[in-house]
Parts: sequence; C-alpha cells; structure tokens
Amino acid sequence: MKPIWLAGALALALSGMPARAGEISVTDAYARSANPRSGAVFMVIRNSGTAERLVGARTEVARRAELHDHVSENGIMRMVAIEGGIEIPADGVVELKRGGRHVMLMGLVAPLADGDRFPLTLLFADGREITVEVPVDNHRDAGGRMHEQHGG
Ligand SMILES: [Cu+2]
Repeated sequence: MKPIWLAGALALALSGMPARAGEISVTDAYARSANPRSGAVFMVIRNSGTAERLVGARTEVARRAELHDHVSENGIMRMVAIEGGIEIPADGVVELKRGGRHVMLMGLVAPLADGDRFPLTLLFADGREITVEVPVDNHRDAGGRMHEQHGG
C-alpha cells in the first residue's frame, strides 16, 4: 500500500505538469479602463479539451478581479458578478467581450493607461492557472479589432 504522502506529492506534480495546458488557449486579450479605479478585460478562450470552468482571476494591478456579466433590468444595463464561474465547453470557444461577460478589475493599484501591459492569471476549476499578458487599449472598437489607420 502506498503511503499517503506519496499520493499527495504525485497529485501535486501532475497538477503542475504542462500536459493539459495546450487544451485551453487565450487570445485577443485587452483591457479598457475608463476611470482610475476600475477596468475590464476581454479575451477569447478556446478549449480543445474536456469541458472546463473559469472560476476567477487575479492580477497585481488590482485589489480584486471578478467575473462579471451585463444584465438588462427594466431597459437599464448593469453589471453583476457571475456565480459559479464561466463554462468553457469541450471543443468550444467563449468570448469575453464588451457589453457581455468580462473580467472586472476593481481597486486599481495605479491607473491603467493606453499601452500599459500587465499579467492576468485566469483560475480554472480543475486548479490550473493560465497567465496572459494584457495590453491596455481604450481605442479598440467593440468588435475587438484594433483601430485601423485611415487612408491605408
Ligand atoms: Cu464589470
């Protein structure tokens, strides 16, 4: 019979292995911040593995990072914290975008300015963490594309 500590060590080693890391990829991450206290992060999350759940996020640039959604109440849009995380379906794509789900940064340590970049760590239900570098881009259009130069 294996000693219990060995099972524990093995589980730790497995959770730190990059074997599953390729199954979730994050692209097109960017942040907007309209005031010095808060900001929002948007991105596209692709999952080529089994169903997964984004349960939280953390970053050194804000005291709190929360998963938010927009809901309409009596014709007024407001933001609410998402209970239970965001499902990333097997072989699915989830887009965090303007007017929809996003990672809310609350209590910015310092104001975010265009061109700043910061690391954001996404926390998943199975314990894995994926850190992405997020550029601040207040001029990106709502479709998530970079503004293109006119006359080009
Ligand atoms: Cu929000």
